[in-house]
Amino acid sequence: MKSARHRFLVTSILIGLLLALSMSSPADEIRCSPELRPTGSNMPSAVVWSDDFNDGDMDGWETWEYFGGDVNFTVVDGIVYSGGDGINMASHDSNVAYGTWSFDILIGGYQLSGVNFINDATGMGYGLRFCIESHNGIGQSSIQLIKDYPEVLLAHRVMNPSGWNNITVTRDNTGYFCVYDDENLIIEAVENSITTSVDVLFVFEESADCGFDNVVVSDTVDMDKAPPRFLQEPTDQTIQFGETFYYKLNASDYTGIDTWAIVDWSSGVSDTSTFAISSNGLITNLVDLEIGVYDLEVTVTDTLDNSRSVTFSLSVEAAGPAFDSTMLVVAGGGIAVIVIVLVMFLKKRS
Ligand SMILES: [Ca+2]
Ligand SMILES: [Ca+2]
Ligand SMILES: [Ca+2]
Repeated sequence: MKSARHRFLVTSILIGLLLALSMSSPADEIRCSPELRPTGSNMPSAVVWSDDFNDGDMDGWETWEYFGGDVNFTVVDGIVYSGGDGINMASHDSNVAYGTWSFDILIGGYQLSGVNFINDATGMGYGLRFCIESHNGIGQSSIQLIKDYPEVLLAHRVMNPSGWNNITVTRDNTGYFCVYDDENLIIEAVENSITTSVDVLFVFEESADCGFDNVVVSDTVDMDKAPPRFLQEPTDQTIQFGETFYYKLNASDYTGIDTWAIVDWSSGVSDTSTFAISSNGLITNLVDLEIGVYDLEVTVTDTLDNSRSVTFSLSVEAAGPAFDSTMLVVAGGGIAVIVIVLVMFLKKRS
């Protein structure tokens, strides 16, 4: 793949001229197009490049076969099909490293198909793998988000990707990835070590009956069906009897956090009278707490009504251990030695 990439890079200057002429304008007939987000407070969607192949060609794409054989792509009825038994590769200039990538991909063969939607100039990037078989230690069909190269599994969803998949990937400027299949959130991950891109690369291995269409790349996050994510996962807490409880939770969301809520389930029913949570995630107790364990559930909701809940416990323990007189004797002895040494030192100086 490396040599193929180099070949691509060498010719990219010439291709760049062609690209400027042949790049499609934003498609006006995007099948299964993502519902454009965000709403008011965010930047409008900004399509950087797209191709729906409805003109019947792959102008703007560099195609090759991994082992140097004949590449086998055909455009039929505005859809790119991959054929033969080689590894067909197709790349397109793309400088987007944060934003939205959407495309339709047909997984019809076996083995492995993939899209590296971010590739930097050194060949490092991020991609999706559509796995009919075991891959990266996942012994079932799956869609995998990977870092490449070498390939590292970041997150995955066990599912059968056979047939057409409408995929949307978003990455915000914190490196937070969301992957949607038919607009359902299937994968989340945070990885922010690779920050630039030079191209997008489709790879179809032993690839009969695979294909792709409707590639749209924008430099804005155009879909947010993900709930807020906790920046630190809430953990079980302990306080002493008589103490006030303060616990600050931190969450992030692309379109913004709307509400926080907390419920105490200790009695087996929903109780909202014992604890409160502020609009920025600070939990406090509303009443004096008894010794025991409180089972708490916090729900954080974004401005688009996507919410995530987490449960943890608060243990209220009896105040510290009873006074131990032997400790005082030991401590007193220590202090006496320090005083004697200090007196001797001062005497010596005077
Ligand atoms: Ca075209
Ligand atoms: Ca098409
Ligand atoms: Ca959200």
